[in-house]
Amino acid sequence: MKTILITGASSGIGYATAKALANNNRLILCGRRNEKLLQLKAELTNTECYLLNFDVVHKDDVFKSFENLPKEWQNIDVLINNAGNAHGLASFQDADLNDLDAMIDSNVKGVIYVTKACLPYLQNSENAHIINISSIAGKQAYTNGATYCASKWAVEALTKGMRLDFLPLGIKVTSIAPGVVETEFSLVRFKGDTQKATKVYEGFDPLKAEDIAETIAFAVNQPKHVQLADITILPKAQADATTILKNNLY
Ligand code: 8X3
Repeated sequence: MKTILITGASSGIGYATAKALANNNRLILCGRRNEKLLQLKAELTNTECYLLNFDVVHKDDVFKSFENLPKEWQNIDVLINNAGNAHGLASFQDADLNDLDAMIDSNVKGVIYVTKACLPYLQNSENAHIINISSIAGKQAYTNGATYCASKWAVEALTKGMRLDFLPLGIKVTSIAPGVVETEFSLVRFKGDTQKATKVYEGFDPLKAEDIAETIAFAVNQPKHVQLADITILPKAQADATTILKNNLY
């Protein structure tokens, strides 16, 4: 039984990951929406859960949340840095600077704040493991996604750098880079425009949050001496960040 902390647990991949890891583990569920966290906790009847309500972009809230962890939750085995978002899909010249700030704040600074704050509690574990949720966008830049891609590129660099720095600390570090996953992701990217969001997932079978959750669980459940470094996971119909075969029967 491991104690596993998940950021962005109130929806999408984080939510599905909590469900996939429940029953055999103790979970620290972190998110911005407390009512969603409470709902998730209520669903995980056989699992000991502790809730932390913070937004990863607020440095002081992140550190205060960890400092206030009750004693019985202070030994964390696995940190899953899942929280992150895309805001807008526009050329660099047309993009709203607030959107670009928001992506760097959540996707890059959020990972830095949470990892820094969590590190003292991870270091006591023989199973210490950090899983960073990256993206195919961290491996390939695409039109209208420069800053989102840059933010996920940073997650890739942080993952590799952490793996080097944490080597003497015995902390495993894994990057999981999904392609198109059907979640609230596109609804947030397109600021609530359901039509645009739905279109992203039309004409093929996108990944589901549960697919990524299964992959995360696979990484978590490796033997102690096995460190999965880098997993890219795509729908069958996707060949790279921008090549998706739609409306094709096979
Ligand atoms: C999100 C996947 O395809 O929009 O990380 O880059 S994609």
